Amino acid sequence: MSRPLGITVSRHILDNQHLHPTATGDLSGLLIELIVAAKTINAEVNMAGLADILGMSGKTNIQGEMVQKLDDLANNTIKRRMARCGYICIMTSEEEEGVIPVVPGYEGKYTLAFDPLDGSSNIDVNVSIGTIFSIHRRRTQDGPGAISDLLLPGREQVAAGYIIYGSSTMLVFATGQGVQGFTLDPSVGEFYLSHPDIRIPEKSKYFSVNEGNTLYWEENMRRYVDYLKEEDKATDRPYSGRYIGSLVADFHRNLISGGIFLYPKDRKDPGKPGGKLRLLYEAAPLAFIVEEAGGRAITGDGREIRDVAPESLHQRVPLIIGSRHDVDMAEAFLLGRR
Ligand code: AHM
Ligand code: MG
Repeated sequence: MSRPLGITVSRHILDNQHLHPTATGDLSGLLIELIVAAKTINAEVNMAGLADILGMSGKTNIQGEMVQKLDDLANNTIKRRMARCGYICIMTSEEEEGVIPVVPGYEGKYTLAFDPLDGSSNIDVNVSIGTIFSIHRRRTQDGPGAISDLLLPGREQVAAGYIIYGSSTMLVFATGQGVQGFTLDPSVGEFYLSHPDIRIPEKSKYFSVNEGNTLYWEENMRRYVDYLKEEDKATDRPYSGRYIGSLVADFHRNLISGGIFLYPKDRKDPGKPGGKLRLLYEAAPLAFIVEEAGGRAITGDGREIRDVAPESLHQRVPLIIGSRHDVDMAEAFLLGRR
């Protein structure tokens, strides 16, 4: 039996590039290189559960070589491939404190911020994890990129996306023309268009939040979550709770089925008064995607995520993201209007 003829992600990217007469092909090239890195990470993630059986889980493997942690491995995979792809001039990663330069002579016109393996504390228990990326156009003219090329607000992103390593591996990204989802056929090693033009439901009945932090929330946040749990048929309450603790997985489920995810600011850790999640490679790219899909992403203190001006590479931000109606309602509570 022959396989159905699907649209590969490369075909899709190239077809869309032709819709832009001024496109140089650099963004297409960048995305295609990044997808190769993602497929490499996928192969490693799939092997992770076998690490014990193959004797590779300790500090050294059977050949006596040091074994890298999966998040280091994912970081290095992206870094090494993208450093000489020729389309970016500088990078930042959750795994590295400073900026990551590209190989001299390979500087391109974009910048890349990424979380190589988000939710990595879930690796050992076989829960979905993901890679998140955000792409901006550089501000400086040429030569090596500067940190200022990375510290740009989310609204200036030219593309953003994530790869979820789940029951199947999916790539979801947006370049300003809606959100497209692709599923990896592992037997062929290709991503095929499986979810064209994803739209997040306007209203949902699911909320995703770490309720273990209730004690540390502000009063308005507590009132909002209590509201979601009250019974009221007219507004479809109580909502159902869904929290995996893996941002990409929680976000992806809400994007497809509708829902609201909240990681508000709290008093749990005085070192993280502004929330837990990172602006440049967690909140901003997912905000870009959710808005392209018709949803909304806010901080809860009156700002849209896309407008938050980054001051440092690893800046944290409160994140409330998902179905538009639900985010509007959360905002009304958080600002004390309800
Ligand atoms: P990480 O970047 O160290 O993996 O942390 C980010 C993760 C997110 O995937 C997830 O949404 C959040 O941390 C869960 O945090 P908590 O365990 O506090 O609920
Ligand atoms: Mg992370």
